Amino acid sequence: MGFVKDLMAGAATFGLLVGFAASVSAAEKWDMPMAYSASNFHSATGAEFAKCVTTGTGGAIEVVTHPGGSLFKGADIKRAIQTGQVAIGERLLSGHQNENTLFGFDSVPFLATSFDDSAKLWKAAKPTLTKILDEQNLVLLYAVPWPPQGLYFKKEVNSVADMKGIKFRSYNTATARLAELAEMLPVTIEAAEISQAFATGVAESMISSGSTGYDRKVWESLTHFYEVDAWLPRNYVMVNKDTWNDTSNANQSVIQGCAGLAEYAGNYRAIEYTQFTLNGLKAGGMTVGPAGDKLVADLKKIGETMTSEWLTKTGAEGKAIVDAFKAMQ
Ligand code: PCA
Repeated sequence: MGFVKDLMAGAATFGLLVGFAASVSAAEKWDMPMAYSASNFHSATGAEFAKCVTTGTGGAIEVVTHPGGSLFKGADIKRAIQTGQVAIGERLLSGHQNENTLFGFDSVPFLATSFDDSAKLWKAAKPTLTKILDEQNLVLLYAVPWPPQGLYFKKEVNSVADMKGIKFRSYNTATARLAELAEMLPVTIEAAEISQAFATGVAESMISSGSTGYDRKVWESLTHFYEVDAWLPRNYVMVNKDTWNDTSNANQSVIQGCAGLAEYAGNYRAIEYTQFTLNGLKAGGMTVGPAGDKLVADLKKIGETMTSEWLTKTGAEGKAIVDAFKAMQ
């Protein structure tokens, strides 16, 4: 009897071990490259999203974030996901506007200048973006805006004429075009590298959020931040489509639930971070405030040129996004 009991207990233990081993080998690790600093609210949102997926799938999918461009630089993240080098990642899609002008819908100057309008514009554009990404072997999960974009300089600037000849750091086609139209000299630099670029004089100004200036301590090199509220570009989290199709329906649902939560929480964090980071720039010694009337009027003219260029390039699809957005006003 004792022998049989031992045998059964042994079998049970064996079964447990086999079961355990099976579930361990089924667990997948999804590396998630992100381009911005670990302390940034996008990265914080990504880290919470990763935890949500890992917990929600009972550990079957472990998402591991790599902020600060440590695994792939911003410009390389989309391709890395498309080709399956990584399962998931976050990217500023307007950075790929040269590949498809529609990716720049969120960087059309003065179209959506508040968080509320940014949410509406996103609602208007999401079906188109989802389709474009699907054709590129990508599944769109969620998108979170950056705070409104303003101008950073090393001197007082009151008009576009004051910007002439300045070396201007750009992060996408729209920002490079803005530089050209203002007769500045655009140079493309990843957010992760701007502190060094400003310190060495490779760049001396940029358009960005208070958030990125704060994350990168730009007060060490720059002196002025002008609130312009030109647009609110977005970061997007995407999954490789083959990986997605190999994921069980139950786990897909968990991931989508976590993505919805991340989009909501990320948007909230962006709003909170806006004033916090503007205060941080001030505390660092910068002059922070609204752009003057002349500068705003000059920038609006440039904005009109950029808007009509964007609409010409995107044709009916671009117009449909803008019309859908305007219908929500
Ligand atoms: N920060 C990012 C994109 C927009 C923003 O606010 C950057 O400057 O690269």
